[in-house]
Amino acid sequence: MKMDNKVSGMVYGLVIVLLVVNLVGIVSGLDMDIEPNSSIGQAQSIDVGSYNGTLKITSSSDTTDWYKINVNGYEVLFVNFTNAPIGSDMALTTNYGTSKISVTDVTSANLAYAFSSSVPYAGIKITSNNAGGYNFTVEKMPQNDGESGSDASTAYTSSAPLVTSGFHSGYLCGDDGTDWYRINVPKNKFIYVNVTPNSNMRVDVVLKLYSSMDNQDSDTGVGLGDEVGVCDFTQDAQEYGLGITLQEGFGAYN
Ligand SMILES: [Ca+2]
Ligand SMILES: [Ca+2]
Ligand SMILES: [Ca+2]
Repeated sequence: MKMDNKVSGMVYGLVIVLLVVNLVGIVSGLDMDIEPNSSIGQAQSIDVGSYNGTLKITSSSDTTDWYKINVNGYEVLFVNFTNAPIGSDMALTTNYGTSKISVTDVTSANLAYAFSSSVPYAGIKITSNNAGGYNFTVEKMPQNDGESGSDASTAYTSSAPLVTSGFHSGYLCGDDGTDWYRINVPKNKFIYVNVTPNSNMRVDVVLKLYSSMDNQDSDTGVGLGDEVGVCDFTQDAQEYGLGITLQEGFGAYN
């Protein structure tokens, strides 16, 4: 960390604020459990909404139900199973059925995942050896990292969102492991970045100088309430890159 006391008080700050995710309640479930649906190839296409299904009702072989939903690159998919037969396993998968996030032996689960742009649609899987009904709600949230209208870049390139002094928010989840921003800092200014992740996540933060791509300051394992920041002082106008990498959990950071 480089600081210069001669110009203290000339602070060029970037702070990012909490993104409020409003998971809108959806009315009454739709039954899209159309058998056979025991593989992703047989999955019914669904969209956001609320759904009902059953396991081991149509036949003793009905131990698994699959659904699929289109996802745009790094759009965050939320699937909330509010009830299910005892001992159910749930998963969100790629279009090839590869599990990305899963839970086992539960009767409810709240799953979230952001799939990379190489995944055209996601799979939703529920399986149990016990009979019974289940309900789940599906929501999708496009990202708006740094008010860019989409996900911030996974690498420090010229396409990373340019942000100015002030409050900004971003989101990290699943395949979306890193967000990069660009910040232009005028000469003789401090750049100070305070990053606060959501309560269930930890992130690593790095500040790079574009001209050299050298790390100027960094912090790892940043959690809620850590009150950490990265800063630097620039004698010339400089472009900086700010990289925020998910270490664990998922959610909004500010
Ligand atoms: Ca079924
Ligand atoms: Ca089935
Ligand atoms: Ca992001």
